[in-house]
Amino acid sequence: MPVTRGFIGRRRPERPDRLPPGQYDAGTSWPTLTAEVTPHLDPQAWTIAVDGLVERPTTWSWDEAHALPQSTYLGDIHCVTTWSRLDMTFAGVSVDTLLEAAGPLPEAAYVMAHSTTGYTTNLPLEDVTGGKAWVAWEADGKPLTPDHGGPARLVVPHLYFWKSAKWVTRLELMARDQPGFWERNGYHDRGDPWLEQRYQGDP
Ligand SMILES: Nc1nc2c(c(=O)[nH]1)N[C@H]1C(S)=C(S)[C@@H](COP(=O)(O)O)O[C@H]1N2
Ligand SMILES: [Mo]
Repeated sequence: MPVTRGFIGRRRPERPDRLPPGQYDAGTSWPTLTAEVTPHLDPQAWTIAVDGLVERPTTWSWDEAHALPQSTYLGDIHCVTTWSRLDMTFAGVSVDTLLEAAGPLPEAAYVMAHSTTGYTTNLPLEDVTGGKAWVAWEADGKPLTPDHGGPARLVVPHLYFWKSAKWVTRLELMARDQPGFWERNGYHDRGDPWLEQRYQGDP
């Protein structure tokens, strides 16, 4: 039986445990939040690179990335502007798979995700390893639209969604933490929604 998102995506006061503090359930609506002009990228021209402090800097084309073992996230996402969406699916490749190929050097401890637009966001390496992060090209069974980061975006759902860089093309491994776009503009360096790490200075 096909899943009817209108039913399973509806407000669910019976599951308050699913919502981090200060968040509301946006139901089936998926707002777009973009600081830049939305780029319209040709998937055949898109590539994803893992470089910086790695043994083998590696770049995958669209077709090469799709030939890797595929991986799916089923769960919730949380935007710092207080909307959450429950029971989403994102399909693509696990960041673990990309990192295994590139071989992080022992001193690599942080990642900067780069988008084609110049958007960046920083993450501890441990927040993108162990099955917690994806480079995704599908959401809810459909190709990601340009508005939502298509052809491919980062998805790091256990952190606020600004960490999930849209139009991602590069994961740069670094020894030291450096602030990305929103982090330089006052957002928290890590952004755990369960700890309400919204802004610099939050716990
Ligand atoms: N390149 C880029 N990625 C981005 C953003 C952005 O402005 N530019 N916004 C972030 C924020 S704040 C959120 S909540 C999500 C929004 O993703 P959506 O527009 O698909 O809902 O993308 C994140 N990734
Ligand atoms: Mo956001």
